[in-house]
Amino acid sequence: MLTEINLDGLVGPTHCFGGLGVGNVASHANAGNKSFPKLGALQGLKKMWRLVERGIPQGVLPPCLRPNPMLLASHGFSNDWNRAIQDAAIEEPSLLSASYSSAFMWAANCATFSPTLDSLDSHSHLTVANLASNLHRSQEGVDRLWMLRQAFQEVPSIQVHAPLLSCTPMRDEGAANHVRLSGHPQRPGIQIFVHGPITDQLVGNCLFAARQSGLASRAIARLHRLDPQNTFFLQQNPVAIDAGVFHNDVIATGHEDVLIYHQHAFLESETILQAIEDRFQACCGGRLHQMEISDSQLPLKEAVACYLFNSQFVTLPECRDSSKRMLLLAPVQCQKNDKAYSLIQAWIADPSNPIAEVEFVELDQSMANGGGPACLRLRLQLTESQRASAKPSLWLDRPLRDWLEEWITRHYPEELCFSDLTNPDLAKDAWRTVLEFYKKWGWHPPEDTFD
Ligand code: SUG
Repeated sequence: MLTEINLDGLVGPTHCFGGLGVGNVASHANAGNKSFPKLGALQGLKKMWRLVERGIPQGVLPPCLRPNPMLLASHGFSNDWNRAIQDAAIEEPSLLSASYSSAFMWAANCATFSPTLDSLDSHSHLTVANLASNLHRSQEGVDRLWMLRQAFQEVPSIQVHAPLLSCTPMRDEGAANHVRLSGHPQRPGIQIFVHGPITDQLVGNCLFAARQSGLASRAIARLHRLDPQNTFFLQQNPVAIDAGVFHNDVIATGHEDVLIYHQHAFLESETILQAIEDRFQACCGGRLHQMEISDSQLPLKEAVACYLFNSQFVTLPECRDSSKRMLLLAPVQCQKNDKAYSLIQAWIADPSNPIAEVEFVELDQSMANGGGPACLRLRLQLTESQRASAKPSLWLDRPLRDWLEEWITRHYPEELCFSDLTNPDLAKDAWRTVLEFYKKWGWHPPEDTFD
């Protein structure tokens, strides 16, 4: 019997707007703006706690240690941090900004997960993403590998795989391009991998390259020993990528027996979507609720602006056996967009689909960098014993929540702008702050961190 849990990435003390996200219109639009790290971290924590209050198990992934001095030193800047940041601010500002990046907060990008029931070897598999498409994100795999291995070191049935080779043909952005559908907690699910067009080159007039390659998606499906009958691959539509859909979870979402996608999400997908529906019926039991949203219901541009498809779907434990059982955590931007708001209200009113209610969440610090509610979390479907043997301090309970709130309030900067990044005190304080977290909750940084 599997239960779905969410692991959220906590916003780090150096959260800033570097304009670094490839193909990410919000990140580009907010480049250089003043950021509010304390507010951002408290907003993320509030979302996590809300789910705990609704009875949904919630885990917290600690922030990574930033700034990352290795990023500057290994690219020719001084080993002396003070010097390195001064020089990099003039010569390579984007490298300096990358070294401070808090982009690890978007846990949907940290890995792809498959539960025991879906794998032919009856193991759970977790492949850490290489995030090779973005300089600032490609440093995350190393950190997340040691964290996830620590989190599950006492759980032999979960295999944590190292990232795929970090190169363009193998670029992988984790669960943001992956959907698992299921009809019953004791039956296998259907897994859908969404990747860029076959060619790795930009085609025609395309502005942005896809961040997920088919080669990487297929490698993960093999590593996870997925049953080929229950595994499907869809291609992202380059039109959507150019409109700012840098991850599939900006334009499509799935949870249990619901699959919602925009008309322009995929390329030549009709046959595959039909096959998914048929297979769902045969393997998962029950009917798949597929909902295609047309461009007139919600134009692509508005979908990217309000992040409706990045709403976080969860199943309310007390309604598990009811036909209306899902809660939608939608960004407040959807409340302000008439079309998105009407769609949500129509889903809730429709007795034939499981969406029961909506809560709107304020995440403006994450949204301004292109990350909605669903970007901040990685979903894992775990057995009871897997959950019980994971690292205890992974789970958000009242003591951890209270401690985090106090620690964030005490240490995180109120605001940051690019010129602050050259202040050596910021770097020292950020490290001290994150190390305090690790020490208190028993996370051991990798051995070479202090070299
Ligand atoms: O990779 N933004 C992230 C947003 C990731 C959202 N995740 C999902 N869709 N699952 C990205 O583009 C911006 C950082 C900056 O500009 O400073 C950034 O990395």
